[in-house]
Amino acid sequence: MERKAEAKMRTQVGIIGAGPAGLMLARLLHLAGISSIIIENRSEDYIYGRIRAGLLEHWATDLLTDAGVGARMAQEGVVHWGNYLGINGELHRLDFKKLVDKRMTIYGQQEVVKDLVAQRRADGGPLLFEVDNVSVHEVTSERPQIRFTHDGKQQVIDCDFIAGCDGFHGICRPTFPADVLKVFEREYPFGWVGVLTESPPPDHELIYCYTDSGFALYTMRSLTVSRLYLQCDHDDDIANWSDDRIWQELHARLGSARKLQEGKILQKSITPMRSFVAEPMRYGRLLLAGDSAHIVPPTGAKGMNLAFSDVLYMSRALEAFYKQKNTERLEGYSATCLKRVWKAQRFSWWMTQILHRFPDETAFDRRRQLAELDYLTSSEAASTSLVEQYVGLPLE
Ligand code: RFL
Ligand code: PHB
Repeated sequence: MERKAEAKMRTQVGIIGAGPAGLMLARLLHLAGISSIIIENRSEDYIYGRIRAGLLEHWATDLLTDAGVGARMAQEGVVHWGNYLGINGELHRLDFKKLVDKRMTIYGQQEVVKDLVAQRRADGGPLLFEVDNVSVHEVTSERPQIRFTHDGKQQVIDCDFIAGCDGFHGICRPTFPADVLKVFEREYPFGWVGVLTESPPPDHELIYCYTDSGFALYTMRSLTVSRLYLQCDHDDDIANWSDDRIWQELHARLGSARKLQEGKILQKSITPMRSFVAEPMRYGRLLLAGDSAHIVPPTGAKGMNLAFSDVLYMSRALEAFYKQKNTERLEGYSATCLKRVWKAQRFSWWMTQILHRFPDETAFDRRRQLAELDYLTSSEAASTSLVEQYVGLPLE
């Protein structure tokens, strides 16, 4: 029998990447009766092992619930009605309930991803792991294509639209012509050492600490597993951070207002800090979402939340296209997303610059940061402004 050189598939939306953006998009499209195929270049185990975001904005938890994937989050997530700003050891609580009547929820990104994969399987939709050599074609036509190899076979997906949900290092954004794509970028002169520990967090709410030795953040994955971060040098090596040094710095930067219990360090790594936006987020029928289009420094906890707002806008635009033959939302997709993205960028940059030590800072800069933190913790107007952005601005 003659072997076919390539297998062809057909769907309405071809989704590249099974992170929070791609998986949530597939679920929202399924609910709207729109077909999709997801392809992912990593293995299923790998995506469950990747420790990343943990904090969901108020509306994002509602989105998970409304999309029918919030049951485990409701059981296992940790709900917060406030958090703390530590200023050289003194803690000030920001009361979300009183200031904006909204909450944040701690629920690990890998758990969100596991729940969305389980739902995808229940929906019966294709989800292919460990694909290779992914490329996109004819994106300015009405029949774009995705080509890739899977199990050693060449495959082609014919689709109406391609969703580039393939993260910062993905292949979609680089296919935009150079004269179309504009990039806005800022690197920060420091990174974060992040550790996952088998020990309770020092408080059941998050503590963001400004100190003379640099920034520290005390967050969690549950009330028995902590996620702790320390500002480190830009080119630092994790080999410079022994467990002893990590605990010593964590104790020192927290101060005496809370007790930090030590436990086994399960994982440690260094995260670089970057702000990045690519414009526009659509080229023809290729639409970018999440980290493939933008990166924020983690200080504002916005990355996964922005991935969700992008795909919510994308699913609404595609629904209007298929159900009402209306292309207005598709045409406005990039502008709608970018409006929210830039506000989150500004907030993440601002949180980063008030809380960290900078190598080129002056004594003036330190006094200015302290005055800003004093203002934030003593003025209801200033703390309301911080909190309304932190819990998530209203959607368009
Ligand atoms: P992802 O999660 O990177 O998923 C992209 C997927 O695409 C796959 N891929 C490809 N698949 C097929 N073909 C190719 N050629 C492909 N190339 C790549 C990848 O394997 C991957 O599975 O992007 P997505 O979906 O846009 O989601 C974005 C979030 O992952 C990210 O913004 C957050 O993790 C950022 N972030 C945080 N966000 C929050 O909202 N709240 C937080 O508390 C928060 N904390 C964090 C964070 C990120 C951190 N790091 C490590 C950068 C804390 C840290 C330390
Ligand atoms: C996290 O829980 O990993 C986390 C929370 C808040 C941030 C960043 C990371 O600002």
